[in-house]
Amino acid sequence: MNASLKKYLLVTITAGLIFGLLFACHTTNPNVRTAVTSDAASKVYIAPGQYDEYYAFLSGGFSGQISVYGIPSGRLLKVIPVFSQNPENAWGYSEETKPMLLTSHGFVPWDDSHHPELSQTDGTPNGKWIFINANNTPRIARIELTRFETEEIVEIPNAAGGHAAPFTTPDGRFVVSATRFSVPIPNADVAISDYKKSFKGTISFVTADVPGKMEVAFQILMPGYDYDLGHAGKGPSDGWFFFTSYNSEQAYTKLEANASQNDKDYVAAVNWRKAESCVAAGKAKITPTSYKHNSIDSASRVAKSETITSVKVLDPRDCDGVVYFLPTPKSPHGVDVDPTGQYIVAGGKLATVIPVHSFSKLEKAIADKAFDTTIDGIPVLKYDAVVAGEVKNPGLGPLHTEFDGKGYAYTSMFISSEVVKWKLGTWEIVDRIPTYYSIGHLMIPGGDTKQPWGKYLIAMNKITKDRYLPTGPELFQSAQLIDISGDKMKLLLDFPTIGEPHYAQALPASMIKDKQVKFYSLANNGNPYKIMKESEGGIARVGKRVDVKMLAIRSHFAPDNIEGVQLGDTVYFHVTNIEQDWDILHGFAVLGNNNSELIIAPGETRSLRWVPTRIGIYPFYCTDFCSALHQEMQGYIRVSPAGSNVPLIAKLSDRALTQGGRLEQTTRSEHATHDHSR
Ligand code: RUQ
Ligand code: CUA
Repeated sequence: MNASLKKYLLVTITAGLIFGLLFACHTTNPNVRTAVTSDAASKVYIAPGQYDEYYAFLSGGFSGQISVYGIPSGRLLKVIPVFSQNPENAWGYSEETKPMLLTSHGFVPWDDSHHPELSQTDGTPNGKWIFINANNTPRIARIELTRFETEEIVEIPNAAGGHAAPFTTPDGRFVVSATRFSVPIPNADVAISDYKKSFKGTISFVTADVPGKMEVAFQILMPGYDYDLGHAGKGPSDGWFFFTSYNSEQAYTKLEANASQNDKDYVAAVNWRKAESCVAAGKAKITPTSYKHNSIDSASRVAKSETITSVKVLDPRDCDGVVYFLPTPKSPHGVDVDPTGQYIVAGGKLATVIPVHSFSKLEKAIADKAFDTTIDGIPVLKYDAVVAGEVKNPGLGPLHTEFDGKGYAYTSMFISSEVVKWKLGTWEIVDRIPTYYSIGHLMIPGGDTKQPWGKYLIAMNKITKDRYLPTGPELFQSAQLIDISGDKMKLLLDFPTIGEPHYAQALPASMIKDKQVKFYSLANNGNPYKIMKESEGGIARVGKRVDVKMLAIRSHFAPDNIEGVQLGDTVYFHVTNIEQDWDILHGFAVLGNNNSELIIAPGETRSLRWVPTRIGIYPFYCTDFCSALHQEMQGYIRVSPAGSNVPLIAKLSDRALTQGGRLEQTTRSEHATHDHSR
């Protein structure tokens, strides 16, 4: 630890202790420096009925989802299910959404989501979509921002750990995914000790600008390192992509020591326009593989899953100048490009400086052939030939950097638990602020784009100890809102997050607020089991499969009395919410259903699979308090022994009939073969 850092830590700790002693009688933790200015409350207070200025999208980490917060209030607005089943709205449980979670490994009900990325046009967010990666079973999801719903998920083949994803090119044509873990490509049964010989990395470019058509356009084969994060160039560096890697030692055991040997690892600079032209010139190998592409059809709102069976793989040896390595100290994690596109900032977890590479120097070094060596066809540039400068004594454990668009950069320091503000070009530190505690990512709305909205910064911290009332061994992770509008950073607010947030992105609410879908048009609902009126409801049997078509409207289901189901049957309830009104949901659950409830948006049809295990009478009911008579919104289904002669009927109960319903007994058999179960 250097002297000034020691001094800084000492001052911080002493200040904290003094403050703590002064306020030791408070119920808040006495050792924590509150450090908020007196006007902080008014800066984050959004009066009831008022709206927040920004929508922030925080990754859920091991929750697999995205959570949406209003900024500056820190109010949770919504959780968008992405890679994990979500019983709250039947994501991954309803028949219509189950195909979204199919992978080449089968149905995967969970993942670890790290990096939300807003879609861009010309290097700035366009408010259409947000992408996020699955870290464990590599995938990229596209979430539609007119209804905050995951609409498309594509798997990444020839990869294991999709961490460096899904960062976008400024034109929005591609999002990328680089593999965290190198593995044999194609994967194969080899000895782990064959690492150096057999293990490879890949960087995938995924087409991102055509809804419903995401696929891996091409992959670049890379040496067997761990690829960690990435960001696209912009402005002068548009056409390039930068990825950090660690483990250039190619260790395969005890990486904490064995992958921390080398003084420098590499940032890979990828000329993706060149890669595209090499691929177009037929220089990539078309290799067989198998990966899933899942999407929700906008007309039927039913997900479908397809298998893609080949991928183009480009070896840098076959495409001169497509990748260069920039030596970078030491086990770098984040890599971030400033708004001008000139500077490439790497966060070396174990480095004592924050190294900044220069794009113009990179171009010159390539022209001058200032190479140290070549690895697998990839020239390694000389550090001194590419480095623009180093931020000295930044603190400990630099991870990620965002920009305010006013010439400053903000770097998160995991070990010394702080945000450090420094000036681009002079590399001098101008301010620092402690975080509580162990900050990982940080985010400024638009902070990785050409035009940041440099007003707020959100710190996302890994450890929350003593910030909130204790709740057992596990606490919420904590985000902190920091005002960066002035010279000095000011802490405004703590707010808890869901799962472990890694990266986040945000945009002004005005960009998407007025585009929100309020309900689905019943007329356009293309679900094959849709019904529009009570008389279209009914029941049908084919073998041991029974389909019930049902509608939901305040405050009844039609039909609500069902008989003739037998033990051994599998029943599908297809419920259409025929309301055409904003925010009027109905739910559906039946005794013993071993998946989740359905939540059905207005105009939508959702289907629940149910396999009764014993004879008897089973109630079903609406799970969403939809009206004064919500509690009356219920019905019964009768289950008889196998082979019984109880006729198959579905009707409205007498009570409902006296209230004006008029569903006749129906025993239909059409629509009984469309099976979208797995
Ligand atoms: S990571 S805390 Cu998954 Cu982006 Cu750096
Ligand atoms: Cu419908 Cu409660």
